[in-house]
Amino acid sequence: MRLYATQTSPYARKVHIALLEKNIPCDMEWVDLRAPGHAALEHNPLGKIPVLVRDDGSSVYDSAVIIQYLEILCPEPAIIPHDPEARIEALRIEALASGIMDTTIAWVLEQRHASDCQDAAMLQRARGKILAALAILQEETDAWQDAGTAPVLTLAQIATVAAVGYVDLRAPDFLLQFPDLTAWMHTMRLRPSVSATAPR
Ligand SMILES: N[C@@H](CCC(=O)N[C@@H](CS)C(=O)NCC(=O)O)C(=O)O
Repeated sequence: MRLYATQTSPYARKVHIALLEKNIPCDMEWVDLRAPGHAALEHNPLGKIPVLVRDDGSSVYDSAVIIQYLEILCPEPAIIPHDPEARIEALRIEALASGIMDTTIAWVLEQRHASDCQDAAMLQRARGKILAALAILQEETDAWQDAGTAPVLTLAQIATVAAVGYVDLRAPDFLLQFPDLTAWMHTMRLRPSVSATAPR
């Protein structure tokens, strides 16, 4: 299997951490998304990464679907709870974390416009949504103090690491009002799957 990814994509990081946690061998293919006709286009018509290309050449995307595929391919150790309530809860946190990624990327792209062309109201709205979602993740991490040394991370924890790591990369000031979440991330960075996938 081969995972098409970039070194900074939080969606790709989520999948990469899941692969490492589940100990699933997979080749990494680093893509330059700015290059015309880049390699991921052959496997995802939308040109988005992550894309997982299976040994038979078929593709799996997007990141949430790849995670489900990995859990089917290699059920143990499980990263998604079997209990229905816990499962929905994990998928909700994954969706929240993906929303933070989406909104942070939109915020970053808007910031790249010349300052007199930026949509200040959009930037404000995006910031508010990201902060509100981070507040919920911070509450969740209260119950995850031992995650750094747990036998395996859960999907909710993996998605949280990927989302918060991306905010830390692109908009670190947003984390200033979340000291507990920041402290939790520090403990998580000691975990090999987290340190090996840090954005660079
Ligand atoms: N919902 C998708 C989002 C993937 C996504 O937007 N990836 C970005 C990189 S962080 C991308 O490929 N952007 C290139 C493009 O949109 O052309 C997922 O979860 O995989």
